[in-house]
Amino acid sequence: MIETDIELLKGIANQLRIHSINATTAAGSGHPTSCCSAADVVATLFFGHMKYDAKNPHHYNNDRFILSKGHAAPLLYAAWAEAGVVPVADLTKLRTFGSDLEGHPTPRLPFVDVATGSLGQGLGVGCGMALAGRLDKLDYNTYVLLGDGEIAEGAVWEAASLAGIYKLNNLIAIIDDNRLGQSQATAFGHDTNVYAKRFESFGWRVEVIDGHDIEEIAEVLQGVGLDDKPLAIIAKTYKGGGVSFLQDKDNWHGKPLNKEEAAKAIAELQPSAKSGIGVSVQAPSSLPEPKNTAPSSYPAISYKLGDLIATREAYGAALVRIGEADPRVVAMDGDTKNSTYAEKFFKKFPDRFTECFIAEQNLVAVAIGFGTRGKVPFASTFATFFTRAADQIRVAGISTANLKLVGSHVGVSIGEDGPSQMALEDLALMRSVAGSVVLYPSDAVATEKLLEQMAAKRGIFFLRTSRPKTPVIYGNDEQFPVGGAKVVRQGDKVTVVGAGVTLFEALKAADQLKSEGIGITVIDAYSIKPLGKKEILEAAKKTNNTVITVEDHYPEGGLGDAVAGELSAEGIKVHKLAVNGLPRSGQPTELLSHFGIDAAAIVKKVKSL
Ligand SMILES: Cc1ncc(C[n+]2csc(CCOP(=O)(O)OP(=O)(O)O)c2C)c(N)n1
Ligand SMILES: [Mg+2]
Repeated sequence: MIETDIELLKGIANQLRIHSINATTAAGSGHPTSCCSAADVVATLFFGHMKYDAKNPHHYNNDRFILSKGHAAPLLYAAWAEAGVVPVADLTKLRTFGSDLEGHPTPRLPFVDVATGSLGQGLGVGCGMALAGRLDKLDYNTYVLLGDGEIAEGAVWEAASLAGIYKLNNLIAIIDDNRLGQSQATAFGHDTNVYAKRFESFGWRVEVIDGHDIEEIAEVLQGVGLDDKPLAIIAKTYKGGGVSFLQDKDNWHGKPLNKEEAAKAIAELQPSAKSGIGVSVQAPSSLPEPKNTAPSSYPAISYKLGDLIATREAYGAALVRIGEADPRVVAMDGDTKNSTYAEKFFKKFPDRFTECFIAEQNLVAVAIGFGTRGKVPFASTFATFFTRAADQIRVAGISTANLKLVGSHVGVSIGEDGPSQMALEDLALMRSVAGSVVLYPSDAVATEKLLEQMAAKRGIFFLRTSRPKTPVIYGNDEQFPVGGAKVVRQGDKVTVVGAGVTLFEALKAADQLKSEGIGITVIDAYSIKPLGKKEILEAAKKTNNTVITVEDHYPEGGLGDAVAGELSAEGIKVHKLAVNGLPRSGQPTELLSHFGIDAAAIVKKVKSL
C-alpha cells in the first residue's frame, strides 16, 4: 500500500466518524462510540481492500460484509454513503420512520444481507455465505465485524467451530476489541491473547493488530485466503477512538453527543477528514454466475394408497427428488440426519449438504447464510431443538430470509424417548415468526407436495414431520395449496380438525362413531399458518357451528389456537384437545390415550357435545 493511500484511508475513517456522530446527534440516540472504534477497520475494508461493485450491492461475486455488531449501523451507512450508495444527505435521517437507515441494519437496504443487532448471529450467517461461495466456485470473501462484548455469545463459538472444521479460508472475523461493553468493561478487556488462543483452538489463523493503525490493518488483510484456515483479526481499539474526550471512557455506550459535544468532536476530526466519494475500489473478479434459478417443474411422485411411510421419511425422498431438478436446493442438519432422513440428500448430493453438528443456532444461521446467496436451504433436526435457535429464527423474520426448516420427532407420539425429545411448543414458536408459513403434513403425498412449494416460494417455512409410520391417504395428483385444508370425512354432528398423527386418530373416531350412527366431518389442517380457514369454516357451519381440534402439541399456540383465533369472530365454538400436562416416557398409544388426543378421547368429546 502506498503512503498516500494510507493517508487517504485515515481521512476516510475520520469522515466515517464524523458521519456517525452527526447522524446519532440528529437522531438523538444511537451508538457513536461503537462506530468510532471500528472506523479505521471499516474504512480500510471498504476503500482499501474489499472487491465489490458498489453500483450493484447484490452482485453475485461481491465481497460480503456483515456488521454483526449491528448497533454500529451509522458506521455501516456512512461507509456505503462514501461508497456512493446512500446519499450523504440521508445519513441524518437515521432512525426516523420512513428512512431505511434503521437503528440496526435490515435488508431493506440493498447492501445488508441479514438483519443484525441481536448480537452473536453474524458469524454463523457468514459461515453459510462462505460455504455457498465455495460451492459456487466464486472467490468472494465474507468479512464479519464483531464486538468484544458480543463474542461472549455461545453462537459465535458454534460458528467459529464450524468455520475451523470446514477450513473456511474465505471467512474473516474481525473483533473490534475496544475493551468495553454496554454497562461495564468486557470480561477480558484488552487481553487480546485470550481471544487469540480461543480462535486458534477452533482452528483459525489469528492476527492481533492495532485496530487504529491503517497500515497494520491493510497489511493483515493482504494475507486473507493465503492458507487453508479462516482468519480472525483481533483489532485492539478504543471505544470512541479518534475523539479525545470519548476515547476509552466509561459510560459512553449507546449515547449520542449533544450538539456542543458533537461540534467539539467534529472540530477535532475535520482537519484530517477526507471523502471516499469517487475513490475507486477493486471490482469483483468475473467468474461464471451460478445458476440459481428455479426449475419450471419437479418430477412426479408415485406412492400407493395405504403404504405405510413416516412423513419424515417422505421428507428425505422429497428433498432428493426436488434437489435433482433444482440446483438451488442445499441441506444441512445437526447430527440427526439419519433420523430426519436428510441423510438421503447427503448421500445423493454430498457437496450440497453441510453437517453442522450439534449446534442448532448455527445450523439455522448457516441456512440463512446460504439463503442470502440464492440457495434454497433446508435445515433439519428434531423439531424441538429448533426452539434453541428461537432468536435466529425470529431475526430471520426481520431479514425476510429464504429459510426452510423441517422438524421431526414431534409430540408425545415419539413415545419412549421421553419429554426432552418431544416437540410440544414448536408450532407456537414458528407461528409467531414474522411472515412464516407453518405446514404439518399427515401423509407422504402431502409432504412431497408441500416440499415442492417450500422450494419454489421465497420465505420462512416450517414443516413438521412425524416419527411414526402413517398410511398414504392421498392420490399422487392431489394438490395441497398453502393456506388450504382437506375435508377427508363428512358428517353433520361436529367438525374435528387434526393434523399429523391426530388426523388418523380422528379418522378412527369417525369410523367408530359412524357405526353408532353419528356422523362427523374430519379435516386435515396440513397448513397451519396460513390456516385453511375457508374449508374449516364451511365445514363448521354444516356441523352446528361446532369444532373440535386435536393436536400433539401443548394447548398454547398450536393448531387449536390457530383455529380458534380464525373462527371465533365467525361465531364458531372451538373445543381444544391437546397435550395438557407434563409428558413422560411410554408407548405412543399409551401417551396419546393418557393425554386425551386419541380416537377414544375424540369419541368421548364428540358425544359430550
Ligand atoms: C443478544 C443481545 N444481547 C444484548 C444486547 C444489548 N447490547 C447492545 S450493544 C451491547 C454491548 C456490546 O458490546 P460490544 O460487543 O463490545 O460492542 P461495542 O459497542 O463495544 O463495539 C449490548 C449488551 C443485544 N443487542 N443483543
Ligand atoms: Mg466492546
